[in-house]
Amino acid sequence: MHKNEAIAIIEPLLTKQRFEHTLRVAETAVKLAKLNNVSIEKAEIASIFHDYCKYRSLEEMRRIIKTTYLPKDLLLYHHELWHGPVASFMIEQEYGVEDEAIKKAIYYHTTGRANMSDLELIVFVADYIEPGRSFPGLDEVRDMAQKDLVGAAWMVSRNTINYLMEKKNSIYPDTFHAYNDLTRLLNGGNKFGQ
Ligand code: DGI
Ligand code: FE
Ligand code: FE
Repeated sequence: MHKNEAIAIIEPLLTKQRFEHTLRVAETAVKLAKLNNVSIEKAEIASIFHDYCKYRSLEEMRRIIKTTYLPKDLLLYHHELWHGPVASFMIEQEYGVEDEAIKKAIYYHTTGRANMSDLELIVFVADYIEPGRSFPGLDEVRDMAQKDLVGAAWMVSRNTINYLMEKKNSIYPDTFHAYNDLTRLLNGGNKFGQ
């Protein structure tokens, strides 16, 4: 699919703000793709669709999770976590997007997971650092993203967990798996427990 086709699909489904966020995520992801020798086309399509299901009704997302291969434990966690997995399923269903790398980058954009591909790391980081965001500590993550994608993803994962714990929110296991795996990578491989 060409990026203009993807943009035309998502525009009517998103608010103006969310649409503009999406375009900024795509621009940011393309920059990160160039820096890390990742396919620009895949980074664009994954980014354009990453929040494709952000405004589906909770009933519809719940039904899709219950009746497809998506893991049922998502239903035990906050509904904010549902739109990525649901979008990954729906773009194949509705538009025939079968590329597993793209589907995974969309699927895991909110939580991350262990063993993320570079494309997954790019969408995960781009969603967090796009120029419209303003979180505490964001400049540090933006600087790191210019130098080290894994280091930047580690910061996103750490910041998200800190933020969720401060708010007394529950944390989905993949969010912890991402943090642990990225920590291991930053410590030079497989030093468990560090
Ligand atoms: O869709 P966006 O707003 O662009 O961003 P997103 O999909 O990364 O995140 C949506 C929200 O999900 C964000 O406020 C952080 C939150 N989140 C991330 N991981 C977890 C989580 N919320 C809960 N409850 N548990 C998690 O593990
Ligand atoms: Fe999202
Ligand atoms: Fe987003």
